[in-house]
Amino acid sequence: MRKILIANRGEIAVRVMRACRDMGLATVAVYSECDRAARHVRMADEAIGIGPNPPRESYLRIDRIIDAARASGADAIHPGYGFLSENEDFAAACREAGLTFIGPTAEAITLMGSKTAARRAAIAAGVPVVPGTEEPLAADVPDAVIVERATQIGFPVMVKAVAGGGGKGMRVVGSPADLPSAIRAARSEAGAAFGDSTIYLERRLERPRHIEVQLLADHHGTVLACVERECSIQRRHQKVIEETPSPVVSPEQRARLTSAAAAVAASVGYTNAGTVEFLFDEQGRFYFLEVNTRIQVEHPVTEMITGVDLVAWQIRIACGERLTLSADQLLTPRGHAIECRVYAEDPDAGFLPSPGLITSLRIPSGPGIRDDGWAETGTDVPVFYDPLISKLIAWGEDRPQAIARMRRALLEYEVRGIRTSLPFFQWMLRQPAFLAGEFHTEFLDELLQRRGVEGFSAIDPSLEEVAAIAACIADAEDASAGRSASPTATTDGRSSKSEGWWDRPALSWKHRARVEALRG
Ligand code: MV4
Repeated sequence: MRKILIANRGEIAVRVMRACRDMGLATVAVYSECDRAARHVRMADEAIGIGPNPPRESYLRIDRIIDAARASGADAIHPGYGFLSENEDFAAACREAGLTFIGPTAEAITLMGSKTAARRAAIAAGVPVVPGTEEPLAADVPDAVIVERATQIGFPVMVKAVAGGGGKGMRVVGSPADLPSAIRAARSEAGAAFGDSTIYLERRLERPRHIEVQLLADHHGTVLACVERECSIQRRHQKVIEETPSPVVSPEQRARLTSAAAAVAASVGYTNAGTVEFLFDEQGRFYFLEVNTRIQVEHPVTEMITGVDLVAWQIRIACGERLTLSADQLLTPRGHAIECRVYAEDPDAGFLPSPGLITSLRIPSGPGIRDDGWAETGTDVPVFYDPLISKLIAWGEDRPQAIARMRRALLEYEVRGIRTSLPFFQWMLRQPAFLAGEFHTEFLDELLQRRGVEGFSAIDPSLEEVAAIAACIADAEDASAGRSASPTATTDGRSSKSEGWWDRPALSWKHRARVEALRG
């Protein structure tokens, strides 16, 4: 393998290209019209346009991406996450074109794409699943039969789409009377979203935690599991904070959980990277939920505590290499890592997307900090795609140190021109329940509801202008008094900093940074 086409954009395209460069592999970017000058395009060795901005006309066009791979002489395609990453037709089209798809086989994607087939695989592997139907409920199954099945399972039940995942086509039903209408609604939603209206039932767990296990599996029968990730901090089925290890999983539970995850993968001959999702009930029992057949957004927290480059291993596995990592290295957490997904959205406007021009950007760094991003000063965040601008990851020797470093990094992070979820994270990382590790999948939605309409931003952005004007007046006063008004080097090369405006005690360092950016 010498050249890889990355069928994606944004931070994950950048992340995959970094692994390629580390490995001495050439890279090919693909791009839509608005992305023609994006970071991932300039980072790649070559770049090929694949169409207009709507994903259906570019990043979801299997034909154009395969053509681009052929034209560039790429040997392999990395799909990233989202877009075509879990599309079995894409994996099959790569294979037919003689290209290596860096991911599981088309057959494994198809199998795990059916939530009922995945449940059956888990049951066959001896892994606990939430009580429910093993077979899909086809459109011709009468309501009375479904009500009987639901009563056996026990209310409340969840109606889920067989082709679903990520919360789409899901309904909670509290009593038999509400079941027929919920099934109709779920079927039509699933049919519209996935082109498949079959549904199944599961008993609904109350306030579960969402905990998942990252796997790597090679083509020689080795399946390795990593320390679990805790992903319960979600807003409307979108993860916002992930961490590893989970604050509630004991070493004994970890051993059982990771063995269960590996057993599911081994039983279906799974290859490459994948994630097995579990629900944890309030008694600490775990249940298989589903398998994600891609590299996930939150993979960096696992990399931070294992020291393993998961994307590099995806590539090595796709090349036929054996997994030579030690099981122990992957299962022993080295410290603690937390990730905040920084979105171009306005937390003070119900997390509405906030696309547009980034006029200035300062990315934090320092001990224990990693930022996986793609935006720069001058980047126009498009409206067409997921508004994720970066993933801020903090590593610490323990959870409190990881949190302290994350809070420090959040303070250093400065994005101007658009709104971001940064103020939300500054608030979230001070919530007592978060600090105590006491949360579940419904925690954030409940917390936000209780909180009402107060703003997250400690400083009203409209005051930045006032601060800049104040700084300019101060400059003018300095100038008329014969003091140096801006940082100028003295003739001996030292900075005359002590005389500058920035030493005014009235301005906090946080405000000085803002003023500095505005004057810039
Ligand atoms: C559940 C559940 C409770 N009981 N299944 C939501 C997304 C989809 N992948 C599965 N989901 C859930 N399935 C049973 N039987 C609660 C959820 C759920 C959830 C799961 C993971 C992460 C966040 C969630 C938020 C709300 C509900």
